[in-house]
Amino acid sequence: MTTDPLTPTPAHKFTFGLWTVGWQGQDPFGSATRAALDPVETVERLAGLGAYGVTFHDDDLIPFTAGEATREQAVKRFRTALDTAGLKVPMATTNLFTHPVFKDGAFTANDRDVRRYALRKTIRNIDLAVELGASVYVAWGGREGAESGAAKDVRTALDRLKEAFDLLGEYVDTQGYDLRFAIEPKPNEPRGDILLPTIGHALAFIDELERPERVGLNPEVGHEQMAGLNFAHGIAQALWHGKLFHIDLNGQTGIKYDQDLRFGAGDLRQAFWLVDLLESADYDGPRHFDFKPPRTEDAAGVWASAAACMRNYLLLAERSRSFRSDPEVRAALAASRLPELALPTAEDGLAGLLSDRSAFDDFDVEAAARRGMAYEQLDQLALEHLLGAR
Ligand SMILES: [Mn+2]
Repeated sequence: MTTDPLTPTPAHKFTFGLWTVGWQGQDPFGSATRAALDPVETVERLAGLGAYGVTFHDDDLIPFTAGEATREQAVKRFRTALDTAGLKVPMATTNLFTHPVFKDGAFTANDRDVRRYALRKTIRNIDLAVELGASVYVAWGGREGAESGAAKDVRTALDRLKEAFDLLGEYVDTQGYDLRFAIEPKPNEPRGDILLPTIGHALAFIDELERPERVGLNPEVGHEQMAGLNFAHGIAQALWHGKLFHIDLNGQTGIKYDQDLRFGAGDLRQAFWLVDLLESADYDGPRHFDFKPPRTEDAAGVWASAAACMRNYLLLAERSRSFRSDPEVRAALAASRLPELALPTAEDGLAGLLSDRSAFDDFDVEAAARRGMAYEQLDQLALEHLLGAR
């Protein structure tokens, strides 16, 4: 057993979607650059690289139009490969976006027949997910949105979205499944505008559901960064609400199309603060990579990219430990008054606050305004640890 902190092991809980390494490189401007990957080979390769598990959309494993016999055969092969390799399936999800039937969405399609079909397709894959041991079911509503104003009555669409999650929750309750849902926000792409575009929108939506305790989030690095948001701040708030059920790690360079770079590529400083947060918070779920090896890569490049996702996470975790254990950093944190932020503002209560002359009447506003926060020194220490200079 290796003790090298930079070697991935199942204990690190690294997981990959079948569709990530399996992406063939087709984009809106070009056709596939790589051959299809057999899910059995993916399982073997990922286990060889030290991953903990693999995740899937129903259609990644079973062709959309497959009959019952083909379906059973595909599931059996996959299960055998998992057992042999010792890989887990902690999460599964539904493809409600590829087939043209979902061109106007699934749970919020204006066409009621499509909505009913989408729910049945999801329920069918929930059964398989639970059978394979999943405890989280991700819902990314990629096509739930619109390109034009009158095309979607957003308030009514949100009624339908709530109805879908209430029905799915009822199904899971009725079956006695130990399964929680994780909503994955995204601002746009493939729709012009997608419903529940950010972590904040999704958190507020969950509060309106019949079973809010069963529903949390699966935020993705690039999706929040496409909206110009600070991903680590979003994750911190999701944790604060007890709603970080799962996480999608990848890389993105700012506000542009969904790049799905390997983790660590893109905004490296945000990646550092994210790992620093995840490693110090009480999140013990999978570190799931939802990325796309660029279409420039051949098979060797695909596995190099997958291995690099895990290595970059472990490198950043090592840099975070180095940062947090540095005595100069501790001193800088104190100089920036981080311990003071942890104190209640009025442990003396409202009455105490109102009767405290030093809080207002005698407070030296000008003196307080002159106090520096020393954040630059603190941030430079972080940068030096990130760059390996300390
Ligand atoms: Mn994702």
